[in-house]
This record gives sequence, structure tokens and C-alpha cells, in this order.
Amino acid sequence: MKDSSVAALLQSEKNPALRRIGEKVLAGERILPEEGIILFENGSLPFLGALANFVREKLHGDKTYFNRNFHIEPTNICVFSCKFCSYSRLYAHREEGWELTTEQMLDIVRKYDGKPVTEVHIVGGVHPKLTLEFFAELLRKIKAHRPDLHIKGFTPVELDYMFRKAKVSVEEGMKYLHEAGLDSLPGGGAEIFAPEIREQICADKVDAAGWLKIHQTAHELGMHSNATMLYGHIEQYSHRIDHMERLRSLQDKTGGFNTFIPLKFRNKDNEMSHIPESSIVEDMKMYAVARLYMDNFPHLKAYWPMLGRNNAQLTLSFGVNDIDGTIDDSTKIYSMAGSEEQTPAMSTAQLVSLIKQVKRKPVERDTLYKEIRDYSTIDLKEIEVNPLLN
Ligand code: V47
Ligand code: SF4
Repeated sequence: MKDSSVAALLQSEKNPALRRIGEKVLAGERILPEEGIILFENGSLPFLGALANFVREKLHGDKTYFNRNFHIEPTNICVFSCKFCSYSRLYAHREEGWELTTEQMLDIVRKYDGKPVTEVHIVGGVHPKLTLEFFAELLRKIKAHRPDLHIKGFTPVELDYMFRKAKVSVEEGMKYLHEAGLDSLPGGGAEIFAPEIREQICADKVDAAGWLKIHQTAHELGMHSNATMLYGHIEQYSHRIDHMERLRSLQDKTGGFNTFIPLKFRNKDNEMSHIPESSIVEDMKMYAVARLYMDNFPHLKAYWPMLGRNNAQLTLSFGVNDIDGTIDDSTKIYSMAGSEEQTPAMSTAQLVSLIKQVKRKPVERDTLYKEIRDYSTIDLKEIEVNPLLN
């Protein structure tokens, strides 16, 4: 939408508070927490979409990034029992879970030898017997095998547990893992920071201050990271704004976050199954408000294995400029929580076609958003037959 059509849409907006917020967005001014709540409560979908798209296009034009990565999930055995989690098994029931050896994880890495992946994402449950040293050794071995592979791994939930068990400070632990090969941190474990919600859905794991401290420490070591928010369950709009406000403030200090990733709560096979999932309208509002509120986050990502391909495609009109990667089929966290994506793998040709269908420009990136290849002018047939492209 052209700037003049967004301005015209603002003029036709009857609610003066929304009009004022819209004018601030067009002028590049920051929105306040109370204005974020007004957007959630009163913003219509076309209004939010037009504004979020204005910001998205100002930052990135039509570019829509994706990344070629694969996942390693070392274990789903976990000392915690977050109520929304469909994936973990308590240590007492470990025979129902899995636990990979270092060799098995290296086999996964070797499976990608010669393939043009740029990133491995390592994340799993918090196993009581797996130590800081175990993971440092894994990182060293992955780097020895494939030095160019970017390792994005471990949430503050896993890191906090590892560091406490090893009796090291956050600074010492992060420096140790960074030196062993950890390049950046994924966004998981954030859920909802507000203690009154955290107590009800994931009482025993690292709190907001602990999560933020670990990311801040990583940023101070020169590492980058992402941040997520699990939305659409028992939280109120005020909790979402509070969550985004804490992240925005840390980003003002460090500038180390790359991407914000709202994660839609899925309700299959967990202790929160009685809570209905959010509607698609609510999902699109969430992405649009996130784009407007998180003005110092360069990127907004929709994680398609959880949202579904079609809805992820829709988010590209509501502020999103990244739809994650060609994730391989070992990702279990969402298929176990009820995502319709039974085989969460998508070839590059499929991903490119999804982006092109909505007239955006597919660009492959690495973890730090260095552009690898612009796919907008490459024919889909060529992508399908060329193993270096697909
Ligand atoms: O922290 C768990 C979420 C997260 C459910 O940084 C659920 O690039 C919805 O953070 N419904 C882990 N969500 C995954 C994650 C992630 C994913 C993709 C990319 C990146 C990145 C990070 O998964 C957990 C939790 O918030 N989660 N259960 C559920 N039932
Ligand atoms: Fe464990 Fe993570 Fe599941 Fe919580 S969300 S139970 S920390 S695997």
C-alpha cells in the first residue's frame, strides 16, 4: 500500500485515539504501552494490517527472508513441566522419551554434508543428567566437522539449569559455550514474562529477569539472539504489551536481538488443552501489533510449522518479513502440540513459491540476515532440479 493510501485510511478512521497512533507510526515515532493496548482492543484488521505493512515495507520492501537450517533436539526428557508443553516427558517417565548420544547428534550433522544449509538449531528439554561440559563438547565436535555451520542453540531455560549445575556465573557459562562454538541464541523459553501468568503456565523454570540476563550477557559477548512470546492462552493484552516492552527496553540497551517471533499457543495433548486456540483474525492482529510495537527489532518472523503454511503466508501482509527456514522433519515440538503440519518439511521451491504467490520477493539469508540469494528471478523449475538451489 502506498504511503498516501495509508494516510487516506487514517483520515477515514473514526476513533481519534487510533488516528493519533497511526499518525505516530507514519512519522516513525515510538508507541507507548497504553497505545499498544488500544491497538489490540480497538484496531480493526484492515487498519492494523495497513500500518504494519507500511512499517514492514519501509524496513524491507517486499523482501521476505528464509533460511536453510536443520534442527537437533537432543532430548525431550525435562525436569520442568510447563503446562502448555506437549513434547516433554518427565525424567521419571524417561522410557517414553528420547535422549540422543553425541554420536547420534553428529550423525544428524553429517546427514547434511554437501548440502547448502547454513544453520543448525539445537533445542530440547532440560535433562537432569546432561551437563555444560557435555554440550560444550558437542559444540566443539560440530564445529570441528563443519566450521562454517552457524550454531544457534539453547534457551535460557536450558542454559540457566546447565550453569547452576556447573556452579558457574551466567557470564562464565556463556563465554565458555561461545568459545566452544555457540554462535547465537534462539528465542525460546520466554513464554509470557509477567509473573502472574508465568506462575500458572511454567512456574518452575527461569523467570523473566533470568531470561533477559542471559540474552543481555550473550549480546555483550557480541552474540545475537531472537525472542519469542507464547500468546493466545490465558494472558491478557496487557501481558503481551508488558512482554514486548521488556524486550524493547533490553534491545534499546544492547541492540543484540535480530528477530521477534510470536508463537501461537497450540492446544493438543497438553495440560492446557481445554483452552481454545486463538482465531486467525487474532493471530494477524498479534503480528501487526508486534510489528508496530517492536520498533527496534529489525525482523518479525512467522514460524510456519506452528502457524500452518497458509496462515504464515497471510502474515506477510501483517508485518512479517521472515518465514523461517526449510526445516527438516525432526522438529517435533509443534507436530506434538497439534500443528496441522504433520510433516514439517518444506523444500526451497515450495517456500519460494509460497512467498511468490503473495507477490513478495523471496531472499535466502544466513542466521545474521546476510543475503545469500535472491530467488525472485529464478524459475521454480530450475530450483526444483538444481540440488544447490532446492
Ligand atoms: O519456548 C511449546 C513454544 C518454544 C507449545 O529463535 C509452544 O529462530 C505453541 O522458541 N504451542 C520453543 N508453542 C521453540 C522456539 C523457536 C522456534 C522456532 C524458531 C526459533 C528461533 C525459536 O516453543 C517454547 C514455547 O514457547 N511451545 N509448546 C505449544 N503447545
Ligand atoms: Fe521442558 Fe521446555 Fe517443555 Fe517446559 S517447554 S516442559 S522447559 S521442554
